[in-house]
Amino acid sequence: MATVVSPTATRVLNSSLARKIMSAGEAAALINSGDQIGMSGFTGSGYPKVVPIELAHRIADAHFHGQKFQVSVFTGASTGPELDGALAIAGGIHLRLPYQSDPETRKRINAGEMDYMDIHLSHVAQFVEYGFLGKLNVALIEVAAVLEDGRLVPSSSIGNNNTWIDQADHVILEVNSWQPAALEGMHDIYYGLQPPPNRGPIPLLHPGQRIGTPYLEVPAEKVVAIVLTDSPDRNSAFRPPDAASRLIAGHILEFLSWEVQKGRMPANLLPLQSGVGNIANAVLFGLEEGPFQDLTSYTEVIQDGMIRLLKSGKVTSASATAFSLSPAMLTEVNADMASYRSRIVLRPQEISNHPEIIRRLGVIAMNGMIEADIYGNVNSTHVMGSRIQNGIGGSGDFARNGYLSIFMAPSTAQQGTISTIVPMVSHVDHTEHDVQVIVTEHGLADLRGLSPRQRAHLIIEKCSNPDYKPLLLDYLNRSERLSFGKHTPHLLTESLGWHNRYLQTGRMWPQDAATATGRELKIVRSA
Ligand code: 0RQ
Repeated sequence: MATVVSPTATRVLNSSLARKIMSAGEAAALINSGDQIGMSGFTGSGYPKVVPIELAHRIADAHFHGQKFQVSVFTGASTGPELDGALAIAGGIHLRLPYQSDPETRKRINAGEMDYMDIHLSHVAQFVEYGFLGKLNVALIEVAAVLEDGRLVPSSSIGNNNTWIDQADHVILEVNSWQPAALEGMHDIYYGLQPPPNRGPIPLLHPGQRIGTPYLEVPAEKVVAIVLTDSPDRNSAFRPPDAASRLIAGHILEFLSWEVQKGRMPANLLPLQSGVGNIANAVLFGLEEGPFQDLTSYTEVIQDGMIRLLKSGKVTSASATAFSLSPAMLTEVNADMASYRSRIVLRPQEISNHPEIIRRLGVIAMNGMIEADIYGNVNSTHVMGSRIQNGIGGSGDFARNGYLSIFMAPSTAQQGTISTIVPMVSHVDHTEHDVQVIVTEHGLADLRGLSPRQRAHLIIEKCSNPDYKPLLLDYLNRSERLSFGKHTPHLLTESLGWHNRYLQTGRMWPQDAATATGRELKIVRSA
């Protein structure tokens, strides 16, 4: 396809829309307190960068004069400091959904100052379409260009942009000339999804297939403002893979080789999904050194590790809804975007995370976790059961519907003071029914076909840290003897109290584990 947008020409080619160009401040003035705003942005990519800052100034000013001014912010996923950070600091967000990772936002949610709704990413668009979340007043969307015929070239993420544009009363566009013109043609927007009962099959049979159009469509009369910007996407660098994440990657590669040997998947595996975070990125690095060729990926985010796999030719095509690259990798990819256009497809998150496609393609889902319990329930979101970290994101979409669902984490967090394998998770995101494999640096537990008690012994044996293993084994052994029911044995006061020890003491040094075992035994025996 010929590239229509030149990197140097103005990015607003439609003359009647060009008449709506205004400053970020003027555009922000079109937003009212109480509005629900659907914004672009997914994992630090493609989010609006100048209007949210002006909106934050307006809000701060209103608060200074004693007036209430708050808006609800819906996005694709996490954004950047100019959006989440600025609005959170101004106290301007009433309700945030569906996924965030901004420290200022997190702080306010956990202080109870901001409402946050954590929703499966595949559900968000339809929740708005069905009217479950109320009226969407404004769509605030970053695009790379506006074509002569008024169609929009998306930028570095799609997220829910097509839905926000369809559902909102008014549309504000940020046209960002920092985004490479060569992005044009990389996207695939599917407009064929009808609401039930008229929903037909989505005709997508391969990760690299295109079933829609490269452009977003917007009725011209809905556009109330266009703001020009050249602000970069901002993402933090990944930690280089450490010893623990290399070991985790090694266990997963060995397991996948075994699955191939057993004839359970082809030699080039099945499409890979890899979650956010340092460990997930490290596993992708591991695949680069692994034996597999001609891989494909059906995932949400293209991280550094995926780019390396595409560069080396190990991955032949990757489908996602956004980039999520470190600053160094972003510079490299932006300079060479055209070379990725035939191998990367960016789709609406309703399609990248759609259960129908994930199940049909047989995706291998690999996601990070905060903790897992001995029966295989996984907490991806809450530290100590009550403090949100980021959100469930797409992990539930992929874990429930994938061919294989793998969760991974180092066996301890916070310098070894907390075990990530616990008797009972303090919050459940993925139940024992959705979790097939758990991996830490110590080993991999394949839970398929096992009863709860078999799972518990295997998870402790393979995955727990040696400093915590005696404590966990002791708990399991006593539970097996003393539990009310013996199907999923638990000593409830004790399992629920496990996290309390950290909360009360602030930490649980591994060297305390042995004495704690003794203490616990005494407590239970005297009870
Ligand atoms: O805290 O930042 O203070 O050091 O949590 O943990 O080890 O850096 O791990 O970057 O791989 O993220 C689950 C959060 C893991 C991520 C999670 C503390 C730890 C550290 C971060 P510090 P790490 P990662 C599709 C998939 C849900 C969404 C998802 C995530 C911080 O993977 O958000 O999967 N997943 N989406 O110290 C106390 C524990 C802890 C703990 C970790 N047990 N107790 N603190 N931490 N475990 C993509 C999208 O949906 C967009």
